[in-house]
Formats: sequence, C-alpha cells, structure tokens
Amino acid sequence: MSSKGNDPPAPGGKFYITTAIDYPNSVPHLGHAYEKTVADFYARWHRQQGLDTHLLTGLDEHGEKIQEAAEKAGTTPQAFVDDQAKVFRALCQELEISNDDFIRTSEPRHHRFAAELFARLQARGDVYFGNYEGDYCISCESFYTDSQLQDGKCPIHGRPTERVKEESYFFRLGKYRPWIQEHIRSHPEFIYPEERRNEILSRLDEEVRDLSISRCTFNWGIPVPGDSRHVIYVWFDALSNYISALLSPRNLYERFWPADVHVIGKDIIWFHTVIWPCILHSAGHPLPRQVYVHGFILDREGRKMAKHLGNVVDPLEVARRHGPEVLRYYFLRAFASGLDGKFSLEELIERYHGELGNDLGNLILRVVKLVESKFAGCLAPGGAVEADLDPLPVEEEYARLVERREHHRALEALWAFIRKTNAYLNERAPWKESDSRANARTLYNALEALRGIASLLAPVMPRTAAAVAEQIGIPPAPGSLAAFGQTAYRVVRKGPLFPRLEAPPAAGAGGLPPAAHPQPSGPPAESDPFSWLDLRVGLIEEVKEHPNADSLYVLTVNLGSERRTVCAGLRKHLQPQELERRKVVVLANLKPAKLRGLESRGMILATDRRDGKVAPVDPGQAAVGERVQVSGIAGPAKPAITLKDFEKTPLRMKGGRVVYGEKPLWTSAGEVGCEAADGATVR
Ligand code: ME8
Repeated sequence: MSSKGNDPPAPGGKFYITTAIDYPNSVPHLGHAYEKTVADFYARWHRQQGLDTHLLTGLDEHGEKIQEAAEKAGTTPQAFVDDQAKVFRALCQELEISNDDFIRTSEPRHHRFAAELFARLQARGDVYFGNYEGDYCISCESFYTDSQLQDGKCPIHGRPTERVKEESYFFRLGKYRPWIQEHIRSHPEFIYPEERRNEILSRLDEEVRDLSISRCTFNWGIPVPGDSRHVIYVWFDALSNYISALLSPRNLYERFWPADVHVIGKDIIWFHTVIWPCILHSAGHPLPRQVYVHGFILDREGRKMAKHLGNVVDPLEVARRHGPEVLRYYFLRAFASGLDGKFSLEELIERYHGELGNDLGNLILRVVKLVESKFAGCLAPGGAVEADLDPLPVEEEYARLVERREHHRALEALWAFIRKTNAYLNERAPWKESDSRANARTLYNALEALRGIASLLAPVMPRTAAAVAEQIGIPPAPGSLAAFGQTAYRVVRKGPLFPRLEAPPAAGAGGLPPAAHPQPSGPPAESDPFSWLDLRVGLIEEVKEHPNADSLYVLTVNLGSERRTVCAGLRKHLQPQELERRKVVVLANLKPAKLRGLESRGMILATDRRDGKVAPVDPGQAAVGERVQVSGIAGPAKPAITLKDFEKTPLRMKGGRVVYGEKPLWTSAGEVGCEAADGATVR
C-alpha cells in the first residue's frame, strides 16, 4: 500500500477534508452543524496557510430509512431528497461553511463510481454471494451481533432491532483484519483522538465478520452491477462519496486523493476506520491520512441530541437568533476537541458577552477610538516594539495546537493574547497619558496585536475577522503574519462588533439581535442587585397538596440540571391541572426554608391579577433551566439570597411584561410576561 496518504501535507501542497454525509430523513440538527463547523475551521485554516484546500460535505440519500421517510411524506424518494437537499445546503450557507463541493449520493456521478468500486472488489475476488441473518437497526442502517445489542436493542438508538434474513453479497472484511490492525498500530495519527484509536484496536482483537454489502428488500439505492434484484448496501454506497465527488465534474482525484482528514462523529467510527480502509485497500486506493472523531453534542441532561428523544435544537434557529459566527465560536471554543459536550444557550450568551463583547469587542473599540482621537486615525511603524505583544509566537502556538487537532486550546491561546493586550492597555492607560510618543508606541503595539488577532480569528469567525481587519485598515485574513513593526495603520471606526443584547432577539431576525448598545466602560454591571438573583425557567412536573397547609401546593419543579421541591401559595388560585406541565420562573437561589414542616427550595414568581387571583409569570417557550435576564446586567448569581435581598430588586408589571426598573426580563424565547395590571408587584 502506498504511504503517500500518510505524509503530512507539504507547505504549498494540498489539503482534502470531508465531513460525514448526512441522512436527510429529517431536518439538520446541532450535531450536523457542529461537524461542519469543525471541518470548516480546519479547511479555512489550511487555506489560509496557502494549501490548495478542498472541503467536501453532502447527503447520504439512499436506503430504507429515506425510502420510509418519503413514503410517510407521501412523495417519491427522489422528490423527498431534492427538497431536503435545499435545507441542508441552506445550513451550510447560514454557517458560512466554505465547502468546495456538495455531493448527493443520488447523483449520477456518484452512482457511477459506487458501482465501479463494487465491481472492482468483485474482480479482486473479495465479494461473494451468500445468505445473511442478523439484527438490523434501520436508524443506523447497520447490523448488530448479539454481543453488541444492549438488552436486545440497538446500542445507539435504544430501539428494538429487526431480524433480517436475506440473500446478500458479502465483502471479505474478515480477511483484512490483520492488515488494518497493523495499519492502525503503525500510524498513530490515523485515528484522532487516541481513546477512539484504542477502542477500535480492542474491537479488532475480536472476530471481524465479513460484511453484507447488498440488500434486496427495497429498491431505493444503486443497483448491484449485474444483479438488479439487489441494491448496494447504503454504507458501502455512502463511503464511496469521498472519491466519487472528486471524479466529476472535474477530475480532482490526482490532486486531492487521499483525503487528509475525514471528520466524523463517534457513532460511525468503525465504518470509517475499518470498513472504508479495507474497501480502499482491496480496490488499490491509498488510505486517508486521518479520521478525526468528534464527540457528541449533548442536551443539558447529558443525553445525545436525537429526534427520537425530542431534545433536538434547531441550528438554523440558533444561528439566526444569535448570529452564525457566535454559534461557530461557541462550538469551537466551548466543546473540547474529540469529546462530548453539553449545549447550553445560556453559556453561549455568557461567552458572547464575556469573551466576545468584553474581551475582543472592547479591545478593538478602545484602540480604534484612541487612534482616531489622538492620531487622526493613522499610525506608522516606528518607535520601540513590545516583544510581549508580538503576535508571531501566538500564531506558532495556535498552529501547533491546530496541527494536533486541539482547536479549542488554540482558541484559548488566542484569548489569552487578547486579554494580555487589554491588560497592557489598562496598564499604559493612553487615555490618561499626555506624552504623545508614549501613546503612539502603546497604540501601535496594540494595533500590531490586533493584526495577529484578526488573522487567527479568521478560520473561526471569518466575517468578524474581516471586520476587525477593516477597522484597523489592513487586508482581511493575511496568510502568515508579516514581521512585527512593518505595517502602517489607518483606522476606520465602525459600530461595536458585539453589542450587548439589549432585548430578546426577534425570532427569525437575521444576524445579531437588533437593539443593542455599546458598554465599553462605566460602572461594573455586577454590582446591581438584580445580578444576585438566579432566576431560572422551571417545568412543574408534579403538584401535590401540602399536608399541613390549606394554601400551599408542594410542587416538583424540573430546573434542567436538577429537580426541586418548592412550596407555593397557589392552592386557592389554581387547580393542580392548571399547574402541571406548566413552565414558570423560579427564584432558584432563595435560601431553603421549612414551610409548615416541608423544606421548600426556591420560589415561583407570581403576581396578583385584577380578579384577586394569583398568576405565575410566564416564560413562554424558553428552555427548561435557562436563566432569565435583564439586558446590561450580568454576573454570577449569589449562592443564596434572602427574601430581604430579593426585595431590593423590585419587579413589576408593565404592559403585560415583567420589568426591573424600566427593563424587561427576558429569555432566548422572548420577554417574560403575565396577565396582570400595570404596577402589580411580582414576588
Ligand atoms: O451517520 N452530536 O448520517 P447522520 C455530534 N449518513 N455529532 C452528531 C450527533 C450529535 N448529537 N448526531 C449525529 C450518518 N452526529 C451517515 C454518514 S458518511 C459516509 C455517512 C454526526 O446524519 C454523526 O456522528 O446520522 C455523523 O458524523 C454526522 O453527524 C451525520 O450523521
């Protein structure tokens, strides 16, 4: 086997990176968005380094599962996938994925190659005809052995499998076991991260059975060459996309194959690190250099996001609400490379305000303003340079971490540099300093730092990086960094890059939320007593009567990360069924108190209506566990507060909304409301 595929890409060489191709049986989910963002980051980085880069993504359109989805939708499989393809392409556009091609397995260019590959394996004597009997999970489109099933169910989806008995073509996978073992052992970089490599190596210690590579019980697929009763097994079909896409419309095979990185999730690692390499080896193609395995995006409870669990978050919705680049940043920074991570909109918003707004946004705003006011917007090289602010060492560190596929750490290194630059400015305080030469030096150094920051930010947030470059008057995303102290700057002041989220973003609005105001300085917002409160969206799961108090219910409230018992004085106002499954706002850090013998942990916010009834305030469709906020007031809640503390933050009704002072309380789903008259106190 050629070792060509295992040499690191030479400078000025090529970089071919792929994502898995998604099943379009349903709408795209966050996992799809995450995977594409990771692959896009690596593609953009290598492009920026001067490599001829090719990023491929696409759709896996055949198989029983798609045929069933089309039947349910009352249409043909082709019409169904044609419609779905529009949605998946829109996701790529929305997330600024710089894919060079989008392969669909129903395209003729793909059919041709997949059938050829099948025939090639047949010609090698690696395919035979036989009978198959096994347990099949249609969601995975995969057979499982008895030892892999968990309680007789699919280990991934937890659903019952189907006993399938049919005739089939088989690929002699078992024969290649020693060869693939040896390849993985002798190429430590072949599977990232190492835990996954070890997992595959230990699975390879067990028997490897030959692989069924055709199905004859449905027909939505590519016919087996010479036997149209069978269609090629969907995984064999799908894997071949990584080459079929290179063959047409232009033949890019010589230029780009073998792939440098296949980016995939951990549920499909066996297909990519064992089955695909063995198929390639049998057919005489060089192997991909690396299979990069990312973790799963989990929900708050640590469960995989999956349609059948009903916990799927729509990435298009998040991108539209919070800005596609904010989502990209969050994915790349907050989810450690190769590991699972929990998705939380609240964390995304916190990072938006902290890392993007306070650290990066503030830095650029301050520098540009000062260069404008003190030097008419222009600063030329000259004067001493501050070695500490030289971006080159940061670029080297960043590149080293990217090469090791630790992009989240590369971003940490970049942010450490951003903070260092902010600290440098604070220390020099050019806004107070009257010595013009000293100020020129300070600000020139800060501009140099910003030049490096713009460059390293480009693969993560391409538009933001271009905006930073524009504001300091340099071309967008320079390849490698020019030497320190050589660039002349002419700043152009624009609005803030990350305005504070003033009001809940309008649903469906593009880009960042509209109403916003810059807050580069001013008193620290944390001092406001509202920031002490931990107001959370809760879901009432159970309502019981308090055994010792006529006015109280004992509620079980789900707060996302935990369940609480809360005693609430709502019994005279609402029936249990009016409260069950209702979303409410909970003051979650109120000191626990015993109410008539039962401990209550938290308080449900409610207010008096005109008719004398008490009504809980309504957080609308907000996610369970989400924090309720007021714009411009951030900061960690206190571990515990008293009712007296709470009284320092008067909340009232105004125009159907709950307000603190004049500011409405909001969540990502909108403003928090209640049917009560203006002026009513919320408590
Ligand atoms: O597996 N978090 O398609 P797919 C992160 N068609 N990644 C996730 C995820 C989650 N919660 N859920 C899924 C297929 N993914 C096949 C691939 S490739 C030749 C054929 C990842 O739509 C998953 O691991 O089920 C996979 O890499 C990708 O999304 C597509 O998953």
